[in-house]
Amino acid sequence: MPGRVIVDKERLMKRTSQAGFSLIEVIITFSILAVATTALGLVELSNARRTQYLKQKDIAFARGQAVLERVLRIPFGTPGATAPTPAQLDLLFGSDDDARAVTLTMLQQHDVNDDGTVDQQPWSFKLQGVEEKGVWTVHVDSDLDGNGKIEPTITQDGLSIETREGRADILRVEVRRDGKTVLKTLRARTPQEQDDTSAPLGGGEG
Ligand SMILES: [Ca+2]
Ligand SMILES: [Ca+2]
Repeated sequence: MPGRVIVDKERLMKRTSQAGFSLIEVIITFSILAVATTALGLVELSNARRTQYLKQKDIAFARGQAVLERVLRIPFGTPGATAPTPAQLDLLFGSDDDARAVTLTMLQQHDVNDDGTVDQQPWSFKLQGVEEKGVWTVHVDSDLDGNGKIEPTITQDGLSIETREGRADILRVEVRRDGKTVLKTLRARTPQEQDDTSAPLGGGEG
C-alpha cells in the first residue's frame, strides 16, 4: 500500500538521520573525551602542584612550630632587658642547644617613641641546614592582638575594656614567614617567674 511505503520511507529517513546524528555524536563524544583527557591531565598537574604547595606549607608550619617552641622554652625575663647579642640569637634560632641565656623580654620589640605603635624591627633569621628561601621573623611585643597598636584600654559602647596590652607580664610571640603569620601565641609570666627577678638562667648577658 502507498501509505505503508511512505511510512517506511519516513522510518528509513529517520533511521538515516539517526545514523548520521550518531556519527556526529560519536565525533563530538571523541572530542569531549579528548578535551576531558587534556583537562584531566591539567587537574593531575595542578594536583601535583597543590600537593607540593601543601607539603611546603606543612614543612613551613613544622619549622615555625619548632622555632615557636624554642622561644616559648626560654625564661620570661625581667622588663627592660637588654637586647640579645648576635651570638645569642644564633644560638636561639640556629642551634640545637637550649638558649636559656636569652629571655623573652630580651627579644621584646618596644614602642620606643611612645606613640602606641611598636617601632623596633622583629628578629629575622634564616633556617640552617635546609633549602629555604623564605625570610623568617619572630615578633615579641605587648601588642597582644597584633593589630600594630598597643592599646591598654579600648572603648566600646561607652565602656572601657582592659586589653592587657602594654603590660610587662604578658607578651605576644608570633612567627612569620615572608610576612605571613605561621604561628602565634601569648606567653604570660608564670607565678614562679613573678618571684624571680634575678638574672636569667644559664648566667649572664653577653
Ligand atoms: Ca612607636
Ligand atoms: Ca593591639
